[in-house]
Amino acid sequence: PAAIHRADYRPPEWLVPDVELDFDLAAERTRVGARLTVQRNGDHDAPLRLDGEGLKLIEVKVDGKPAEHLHAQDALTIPIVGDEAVVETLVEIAPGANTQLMGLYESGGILCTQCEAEGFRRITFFPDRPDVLSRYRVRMHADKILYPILLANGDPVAHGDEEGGRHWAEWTDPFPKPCYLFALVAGDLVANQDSFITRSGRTVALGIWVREGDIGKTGHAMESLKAAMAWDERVYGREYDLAMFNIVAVADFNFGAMENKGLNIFNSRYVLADPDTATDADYDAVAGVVAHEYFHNWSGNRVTCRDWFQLSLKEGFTVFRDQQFSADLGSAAVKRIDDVRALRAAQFPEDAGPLAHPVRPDSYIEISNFYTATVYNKGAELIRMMHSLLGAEKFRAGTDLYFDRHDGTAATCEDFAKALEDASGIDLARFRRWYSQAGTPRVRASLTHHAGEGRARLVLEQTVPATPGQPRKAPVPIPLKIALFDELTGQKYTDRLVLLEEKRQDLLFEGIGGRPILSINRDFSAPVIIETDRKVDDLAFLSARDDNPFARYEAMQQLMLETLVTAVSTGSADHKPVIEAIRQTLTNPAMDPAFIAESVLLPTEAFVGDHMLVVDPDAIHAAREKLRSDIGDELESQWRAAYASSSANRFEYSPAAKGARRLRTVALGYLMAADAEGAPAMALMQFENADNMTDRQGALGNLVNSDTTERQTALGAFYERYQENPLVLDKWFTVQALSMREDTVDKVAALARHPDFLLANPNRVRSLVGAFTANQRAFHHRSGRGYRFLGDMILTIDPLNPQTAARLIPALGRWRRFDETRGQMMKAELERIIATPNLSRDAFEQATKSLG
Ligand code: DPP
Ligand code: ZN
Repeated sequence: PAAIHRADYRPPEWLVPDVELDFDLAAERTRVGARLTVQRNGDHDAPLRLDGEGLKLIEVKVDGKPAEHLHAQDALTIPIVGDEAVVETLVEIAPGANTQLMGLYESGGILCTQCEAEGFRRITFFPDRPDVLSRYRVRMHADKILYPILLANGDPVAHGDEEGGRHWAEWTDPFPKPCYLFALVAGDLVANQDSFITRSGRTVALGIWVREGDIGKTGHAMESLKAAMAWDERVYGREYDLAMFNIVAVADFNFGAMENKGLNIFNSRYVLADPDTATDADYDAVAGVVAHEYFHNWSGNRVTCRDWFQLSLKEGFTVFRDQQFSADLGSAAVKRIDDVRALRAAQFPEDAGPLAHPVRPDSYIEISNFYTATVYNKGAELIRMMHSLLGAEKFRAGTDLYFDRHDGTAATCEDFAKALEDASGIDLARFRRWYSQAGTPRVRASLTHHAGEGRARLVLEQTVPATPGQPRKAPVPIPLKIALFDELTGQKYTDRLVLLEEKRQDLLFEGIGGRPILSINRDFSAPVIIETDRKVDDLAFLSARDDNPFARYEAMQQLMLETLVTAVSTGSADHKPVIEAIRQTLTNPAMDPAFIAESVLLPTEAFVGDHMLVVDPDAIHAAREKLRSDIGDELESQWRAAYASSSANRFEYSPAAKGARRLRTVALGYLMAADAEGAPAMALMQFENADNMTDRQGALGNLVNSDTTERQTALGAFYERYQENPLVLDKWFTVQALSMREDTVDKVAALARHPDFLLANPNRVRSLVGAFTANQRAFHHRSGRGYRFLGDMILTIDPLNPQTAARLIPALGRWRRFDETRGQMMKAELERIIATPNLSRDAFEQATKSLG
């Protein structure tokens, strides 16, 4: 398969201002009639070329008459005389047989669509590119019993009954949109209905559509939607523009959710929540994703992307917006910790490996492979840095200008930067390098103190590492929030935003009498790796006394990380400083329990691995477990106290109650790690008495690491209680895939043969196989059985669902990071994948690039 290059972009040869679609819906066979008004764009004599994949073509007409055409290689080419025509096609598709979950497909008896990025071509012939914007009128016909509800984009126009127990409905969407935002849903659904009054006084009808049994789990999504609508008016001045907004939940979905105009389609895991089945983290994720998709109505739909290389234009910006929203609604400090954790777990390794690519990529083979942590999460960090550089007010002026200037058009990342620049007067010329250069910059910070002169000097040096196809890099502007504290008094000498623009910069600070301690990249103001030579005592100081919560968390993480890296590389380490720092945090009455719970958690095994030259999964596991058990042991009475003080409340979804639940399970984890007396019984009691999923899953997640009868009891009971609930059953698979037990690799292989393991359901695949690849010790089992298992899974899933298969491949691409034996076994799996006949384009690209 050939690569597509950003530099080759050309405007579309034909525009399609108006589209009328007519669907005769049925699972086995759906007929799609399309009537396109096409217009020649520019001075050329090229024929009309429409994309189409897996479509059975029945007829083609131009201006009402059967027309000459060529149907070959996923395209329909039609010569057109003149500059305008009406082109009609009729095709047949089979939604029930669509396992890729792209285009029109069936999920649990519901017919639904997913068109981003290039799924519309699997529904009808069309110029399937985001810079062709059309007004849609859509008519659906279907069996009235099987599909009583018929939804599409925009507003309903009319509906009626037909012969043979069928009915029809027609919808129109007045806003021109690219075809990737097209959607329809037909199914036996019920709605949680509500309304929202916009700031200009228009009433919007809101509906969250689910299967009948799930209606009781839609309240949180509805509250989140209304909060998001109000927030976008208040913070960005963005008002909703149609009379109706619908969300539909489906069980089989490749992504998290999709922002189709007026008709968002969601993976049910980001809609359904009640205390018995969803954890606090699930509630937060529902709110975050509902907001994200809603925010796309402006950042994505009203202003869309010119081409798919610009994907971060909508995704990076919208992730930043949903992060701000969640921070405003809950604990901003904990939200920032979560976001940075996600960035470091997924994006930093991507940026350091064979699949590294810029936030605005230069080429791709299959665009589905570029819905990555780099485009989404690093993209959001870029927006966040511009927000810091401009300040909130000028940033808002910039986004206002951007929305004004580009409303109704398909824009580029460059357009966004230019609007911010024009509105603020701040030069972002160099900042644009962040869009074009891959790799995580490293900043080395060395602070020296001249006590006699009352002066401190900070030297900052940056390097941007080489990445595939980009051997040499220019320095990028790095906004760093920096503070200095007096070692003895704790007094803050200075607190400011420094812009490191050059390769090296020197900063002088006056009036620094006592020895200063450096706090840097506060709030994680830039997505970089900081290297300092701060001593253990300095980190302990910051973890207790820094007034920036993120910096406190970060100092503790650094302390833990250094301890673990020392233990792994030398065989032992002094655990005392970490234990004392945790003691300080744990016993500080001024701190929020939610924050305490996050900051006393050790970095993951994978994160420790990212800081080693050669990852030794077994040694990392052993060192981390030793530290965990010492922390549990030394602070046993504090953990018991924390456990007791955060127990025994009835469920409530409030920040305080969430924090208490979080701390309770973290405390339990340390007691379990230390083999404290009665800990497994405490865990089982928590499991059995819980009135909510957070406590129940928390207990199970701890028990599952142990070798106790309580483990068996809890796993069995959980399965019995929830076997009919797919989203909760996913959790049952996940906790076992994440187990730290030695036998996890074999348990996971056995679970893949469990009757409830469904290859066709992406959530289930991710719950077991995806989670397993995140379990460093188990996946990298020295036998290579983990690699073999993953290779088998990828090859089994690829023919069904290439997107889901391809997303499992990057785990194997980390082969350079491991010892020779493991590395060779990982490469062998990649080679086996590449050698497989009829491999998808998705898997081919990921596997060949991963081999490097
Ligand atoms: N555009 C979707 C999102 O919201 C992904 N298909 O990220
Ligand atoms: Zn998005």
